Amino acid sequence: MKITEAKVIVCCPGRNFVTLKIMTDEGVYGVGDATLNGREKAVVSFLEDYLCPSLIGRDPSQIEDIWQFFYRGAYWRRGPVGMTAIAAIDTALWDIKGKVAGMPLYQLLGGRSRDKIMVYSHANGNDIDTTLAEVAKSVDKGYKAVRVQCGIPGVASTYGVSKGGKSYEPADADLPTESVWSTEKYLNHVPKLFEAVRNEFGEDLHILHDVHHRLTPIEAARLGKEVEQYHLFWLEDCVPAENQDAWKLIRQHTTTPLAVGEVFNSIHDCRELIQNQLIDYIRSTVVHAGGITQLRRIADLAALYHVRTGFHGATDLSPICMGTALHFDYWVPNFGIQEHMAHSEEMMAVFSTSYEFKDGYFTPGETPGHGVDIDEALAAQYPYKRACLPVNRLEDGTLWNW
Ligand code: CS2
Ligand code: MG
Repeated sequence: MKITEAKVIVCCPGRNFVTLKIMTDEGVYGVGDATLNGREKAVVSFLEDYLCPSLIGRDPSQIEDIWQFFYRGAYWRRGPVGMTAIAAIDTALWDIKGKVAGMPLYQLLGGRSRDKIMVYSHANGNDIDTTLAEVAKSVDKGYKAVRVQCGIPGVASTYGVSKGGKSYEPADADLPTESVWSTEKYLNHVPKLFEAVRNEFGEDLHILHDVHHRLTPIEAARLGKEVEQYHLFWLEDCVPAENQDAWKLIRQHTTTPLAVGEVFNSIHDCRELIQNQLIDYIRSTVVHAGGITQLRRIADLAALYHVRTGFHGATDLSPICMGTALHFDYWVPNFGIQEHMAHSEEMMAVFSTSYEFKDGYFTPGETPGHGVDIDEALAAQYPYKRACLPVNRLEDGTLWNW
C-alpha cells in the first residue's frame, strides 16, 4: 500500500478546524485533527508546504518510521505548530491501520482496560449562583465530574466564563482582545465557589478547576492549601510550566491534586514534572503532542510515577481528536479522566462520529480506525475565519499570562 495524496481541509462551522486526509492507492484513507487554536494557518502551511510532499509514495503502515522521519529527521524540532502537524499525520495513519485491520483503534493499542470512560463537563457563570445552576444541568445529564469556573466581582471578564448565554469560546475576535486580571480578587473569591458547590451537591461529585496559568508558585500554593477541604479532583494549570522546578514549592504546600500539560507538545515538556512527582494528571493530548505515537510514551512514563491521564478536550480540538483520545482512554492503564466540552450541532454535522455518551461516561465505538470522518462537501460551505485568543493584563496595564 502506498500514500497517493495528503490534503488539508480547513473549515469553520462555528469555529476553525484543520483536518488532514491521507489517501492510499488501495482506496483506504485516514483523517487526523491538525487544529491549533488561533494559529490554524501556520499548521496548514507546515503540512502543505513541507510535510505532505514527503508523504507521497510512503507505506502508510510504517507509522513509527514516518513519525521518526518527521521528528528526529527534522533539524528544527518540537514546537506547537510542528508537533500538531506530526500529530495529524500520525492520527490519520493509525486510522488507516485500524481500517486495514478491521479493528477499532483501542484494539490496536492493546484492547480496553475499562468498561467506560469518565469525562468532565464544563459549568460556568457570571456569579456563584449562576454557576451552581449550570452544575445542576450537568448533574442532570449524568456527569459525575464537572469543571467549575465563575466570574470574579470587580473583574470585567474571566477565563472560562461564557458571554451572553453562548457556549464558551475564547478565540472570539479578528485580533486579540485584551482582558484585565486581578490575582488578589480571584484568590479571595474562588474558594467560595468550591464551598458552595460542595454544600449544594455533596461529597460525591468530582469538582475540577482551571486557573489557566494566572498565578505565581506561592499564590498557587496558597490556593491549593485553602481549597484542600473541598477535595478537588484537580487544580489545573495553576502556574505556567516553563520553570518546572518552581512546582516543587506548590507541591510542598498542598495535597490538592495538580494537573498540567494542555500546551505541552513533547515528552520532554512533561518529563521533569512527572519524574519529580510534581503533578498528578498529565493533560497533553493527541493533536498537540505528536499523536498517538508520542502520547503512548508520555502515558507509559507517567505510569511509573503514579501520574494519570486527563486529556485536554476543549471544543477547539476537533471531533477527530476527541474520538481518537477516547480510544486511547479506553486502553491506557493509567487513565484518570477525559475533558468533554460538547461541540455544537453545526460542528457535529461536518464530522460523523461513532463515540457515545451515557450517564457521564463515553465509549469510543467499534468502527474500524478511530471512527470519525469529515463531510468534505459540507466543510467547504464553511470558509476559514481568522479568530484570535485574547491577551491578559493586570489592573495596572502589565501584560500577564492569559
Ligand atoms: C482550556 C481551554 O479546556 C481547557 O482546559 O484551558 O479552554 C483552552 O483555553 C483552549 O483550548 C485554548 O485554545
Ligand atoms: Mg485548561
